[in-house]
Formats: sequence, structure tokens, C-alpha cells
Amino acid sequence: MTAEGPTDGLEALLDAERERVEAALMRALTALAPELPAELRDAARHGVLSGGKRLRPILCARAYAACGGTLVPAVYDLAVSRELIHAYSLMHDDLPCMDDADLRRGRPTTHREHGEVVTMRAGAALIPAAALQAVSSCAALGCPPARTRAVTSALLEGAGAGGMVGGQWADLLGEGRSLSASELDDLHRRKTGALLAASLVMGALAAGAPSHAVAALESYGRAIGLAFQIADDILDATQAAEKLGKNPSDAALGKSTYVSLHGLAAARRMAKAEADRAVRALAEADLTAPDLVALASYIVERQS
Ligand code: GRG
Repeated sequence: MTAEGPTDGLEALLDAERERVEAALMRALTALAPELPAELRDAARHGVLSGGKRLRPILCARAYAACGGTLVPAVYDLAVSRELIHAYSLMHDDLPCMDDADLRRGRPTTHREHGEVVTMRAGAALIPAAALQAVSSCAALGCPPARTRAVTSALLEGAGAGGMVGGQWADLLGEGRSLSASELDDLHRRKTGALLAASLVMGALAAGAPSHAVAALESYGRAIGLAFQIADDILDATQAAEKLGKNPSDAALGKSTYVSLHGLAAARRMAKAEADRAVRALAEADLTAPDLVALASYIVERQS
């Protein structure tokens, strides 16, 4: 089986899912607001509510559904705990001490409007908020304590030094230096893949899925994580800022990418191979999830 699954109706499904995600993000920020000084609240809103594909919470919700769960609002409250981590990571990634970016999602980056110090603090506030959000939404879903622990651990492990933070660190150290293919894979498995996979694992665990289904969704997540990153490198190398909503930055920062290392045509083949690998992982576990099959194609074919 390959990633050329049914994509008819995927756009409609994504639009409907994004609406549920936006509503859950509003609930999360409203709950957080009284704890934050006004300037941090505004910066957090800028970082969280400025659009984006909302892919990670959608994957979390669809994994929950693929494992037999019913998509009630608390599922989206859980799913956006993952998006709060994503939002903080982008706010911090754009800071001058990291990628020093002016534009994100077609708008000035958070620190360009709210300043570096406020952006750093507002981003940091989203990390514990995300963990608390995961715990409270698991409770609302009726998860027993062990399941809640597993879901929250998946979120935090993917975000931590063994996952996103470690990958970002390797990325920063790699600027201006040519990485080997295996160094590049390792970096992106941690920086992008770990938390993409965690999105699916969280949904599966919260639904009480058996371990073989959790493992299959994790494999699917790791493969689409890599496909996603390769597609990101292709877009960075081939698209203008208006289409990307951000300034292409890999070449300017001297970063090794799948395109700089393997060339455009090979990078395209690699992305497709990872998407196919993702779909096979579902099939091998007898998981019927046409939406996840279609999402694997979407991830490599997306234009932003
Ligand atoms: C202290 C070293 C250290 C790190 C702090 C800043 C940080 C943590 C991590 C950055 C991680 C990062 C920027 C990963 C990139 C992930 C990625 C490919 C983002 C783009 O995702 P999309 O395309 O974005 O889903 P939208 O805008 O659609 O949400």
C-alpha cells in the first residue's frame, strides 16, 4: 500500500478539524489568561492564534478516532496541548538567538511585534500550560491515572532534550557546517519527528488503544515526520516568501538540508518513500484510517 490514498474530501476534513482546533485553542488561552500579565497574554495570543496548518492536533485527534474514540471537544483540548508546544517552539525558533526570522505565517514574528523578552517569557509560559492542559483534558476524557501519565509523558518526552529541544540544539550547532546524511536524519528525527509521532501516540494512548496500535501509529508518525521535514526543505529551496509565509532561511543560515545533501529529485523520492512507509505501518497493524492515509500524501504534496 502506498501514500496515494483517497485525498478527495481531505481539504473539507482539514477545514472542519481546524475549526475544532481553533475553538480548543481559544478555550486554552482563555483559561491561561488570568495567570499572565497583559503583555505576555498578547504575545501568547500572537504566537498561538496566528494561523498555521494545525497538523499536529489534527493528527492527535485522528489517531484517537482511528483507535475507536469518539471525537468530543475534550479530545481537541488534549490535541491542542501539543499545539501549544509547537507554538512556543516557533516563537523561540524565530528569536534573534536562533533563526532570527521576521516573518512567520505571513505575519511579523512574535518578537517583532512584542519584543524579545516578552516573547521568550510568553513562549516559556506555554510549556507548563501545555502539560497542565494534557492532564486536565485526559481527566475530562475519563482516562485512568496511568493513561494520563503515559499521554503527558509522550508529550513532554517528545518536546525534551531527547526530542525537539535536542534536535534544535543539533540544528543550531550544524549551521555553517556540512552534516552527513545520518546526522541530518538524526537531527530531524528529534527536532520534527519526535513530536509529530508524539501527537499520534497521545491520541492512541488516550483512546486506550492496544500497544500494537500505539506502536503502529508511532511508526506512522516517525515516517511522516521525516517526510514532513524533507517536504519543508523542498519548499524552503523552491518557494518564494509570499507563498511560504516566511522567508526561506536554510541557505542563508548555512544549514544542511535534504535538498543540499541529496538534490531536489532525490529529496522528492525520499519524501514519497517515507510517506509510503507511514501508510504501510498502518496496514501492517490492520488499522483502517483512510484520513491518515490521505494525510500522508498531503504532507509531501503541500505547498506551504
Ligand atoms: C533551547 C535549543 C533550544 C530549543 C528550544 C526553539 C525550540 C526549542 C525548538 C524549535 C523546533 C522547531 C522550530 C522545529 C521545526 C518544526 C517545523 C518543521 C515547523 C513548521 O511546522 P508547520 O509547517 O508550521 O506545521 P505551521 O505554521 O503550519 O504550524
